[in-house]
Amino acid sequence: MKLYYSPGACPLTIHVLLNDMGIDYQLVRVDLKSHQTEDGRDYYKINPKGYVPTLELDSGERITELPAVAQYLSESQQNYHLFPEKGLPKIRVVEWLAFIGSEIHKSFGPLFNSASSDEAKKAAQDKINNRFAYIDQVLEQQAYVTSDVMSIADIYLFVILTWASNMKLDLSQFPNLQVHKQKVSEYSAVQKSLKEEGLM
Ligand SMILES: N[C@@H](CCC(=O)N[C@@H](CS)C(=O)NCC(=O)O)C(=O)O
Repeated sequence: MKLYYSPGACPLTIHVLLNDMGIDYQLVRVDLKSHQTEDGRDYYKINPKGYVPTLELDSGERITELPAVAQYLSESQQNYHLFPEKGLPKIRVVEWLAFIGSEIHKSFGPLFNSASSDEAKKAAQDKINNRFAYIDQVLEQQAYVTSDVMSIADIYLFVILTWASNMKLDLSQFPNLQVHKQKVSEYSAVQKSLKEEGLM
C-alpha cells in the first residue's frame, strides 16, 4: 500500500501505525502548496480534497480521513494494541481522535496561514491553550489520553505537539503534556517514522 504524506504533517500518525504493525508500504511525498506528488502527479486527482493522508490499497482503492485510515489499518490485525477492537476502549480512542482532529488540529489553521491577522492567531492560540490545559489535567490522572495504555490517539496528539514546539508555543505551563510528548517520542515506531520523514 501507499501512504501519501508530507513530512511532519498529520499523516505521521498513520506512518507510525504502519511501522508499528509491520505492514509493507511505500511513502509518496506530496507538496501541499503545489498539490503535486514527488513523482509529478496532480494530487487532486488522487484525493480531490487536496489534503493528506491518503492511504492507497494494493487494489487501487483509496481511504482518506485520518481516523478512518487508522481504523481500517487496525482492523487488519487482531487485538492491535494501539486501537482496541470494540467496546468502550475502542470508543475512547474514537472519542479522542475526534477531539484532537476537530478541536485541536483544526485550530492550528490560522497559525499555519501567513495571511491570518494577529487577532486570529491570538484567538487560535488561546483556544489551543485551553484544549492543552484540559489534556494536561487528564494526564495528571493517567499516563495516556484514553487510559494508562498508549493508543493511536496519543500518537496523533504527539504529532500536534511537535507543531506546537516548532511554532514556539509555550508548553512549559503544561508539565504533563511535556512528559507525554517525551514518552511518545521514545516509542520505537515513532523514532523510525521521524527518521524516515527526515525529521531527526
Ligand atoms: N480531515 C482530514 C484533515 C487532514 C489535514 O488537515 N491534513 C493537512 C496536513 S496535517 C493538509 O494536508 N493540509 C493541506 C491542505 O489542506 O491543503 C483528516 O483527518 O485526514
